Amino acid sequence: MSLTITPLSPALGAQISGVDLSRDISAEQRDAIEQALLQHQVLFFRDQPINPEQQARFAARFGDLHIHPIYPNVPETPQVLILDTAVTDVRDNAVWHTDVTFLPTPALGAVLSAKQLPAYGGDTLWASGIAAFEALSAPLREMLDGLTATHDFTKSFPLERFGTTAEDLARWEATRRNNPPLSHPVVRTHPVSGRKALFVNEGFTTRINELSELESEALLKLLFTHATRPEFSIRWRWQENDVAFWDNRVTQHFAVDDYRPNRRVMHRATILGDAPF
Ligand SMILES: O=C(O)CCC(=O)C(=O)O
Ligand SMILES: [Fe+2]
Repeated sequence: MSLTITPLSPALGAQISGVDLSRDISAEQRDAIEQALLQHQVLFFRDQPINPEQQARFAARFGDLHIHPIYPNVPETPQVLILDTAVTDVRDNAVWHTDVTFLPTPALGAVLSAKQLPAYGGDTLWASGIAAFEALSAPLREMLDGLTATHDFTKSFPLERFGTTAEDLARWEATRRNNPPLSHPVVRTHPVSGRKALFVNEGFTTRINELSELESEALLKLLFTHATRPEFSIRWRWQENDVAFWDNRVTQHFAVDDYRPNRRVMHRATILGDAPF
């Protein structure tokens, strides 16, 4: 059976049908999904009741998996982390961010599976850094290309919220020690497609290094606003057993925090990436 790929908006997003993610996908299916990911940047699959092991196996077809330093994971399948509002404060995902850009090699992508949802609310949005970059004026594109920015783990994982118990505090301290602030290019070139994308995000980016503090602050504010404009983004209304697969190299996302105290449970497998250039 061949894949059906239905684009959902001009900037990014496509729905994929004709594949069962609980089974081992063929090499052809894998390559077709990778091509669709390169083109559409975030893919959505409906009705995929996968268990953590199946989720990890699917994600691992695209690269080695990352074990998150802070979020709890599935004990038998630690490559799958759990975002459960009954257990973890997930408010930090309600800011536009690209996952783990505090790492020297941020994630290539992630596979997110909806396990338990509120009746409504809890949508997730993605925005295309490619569309955002291409829509900038030529002088601004030229100025940004070549600049670098600092990304800091503590911007999205502040001590106040992640150091409540002694155990959490020790984990947070170790993570901070192992992940000092680092620099990435402001404009990233996709390692496979060669397309350029804006690569700053409100979740982790604190400073454009080559500019004065005031210039950096003003320009980051502009870029955060520009990058997440509705025409560069898509909003997904989840159903249980939906799976989203995004290219974390050229997108950012935002999990809307509008449903608590209702419970929402998501599982994520994160694929390791390479150093941005
Ligand atoms: O819960 C969501 O919809 C997305 C959360 C998030 O930011 C992530 O899984 O990386
Ligand atoms: Fe995220």
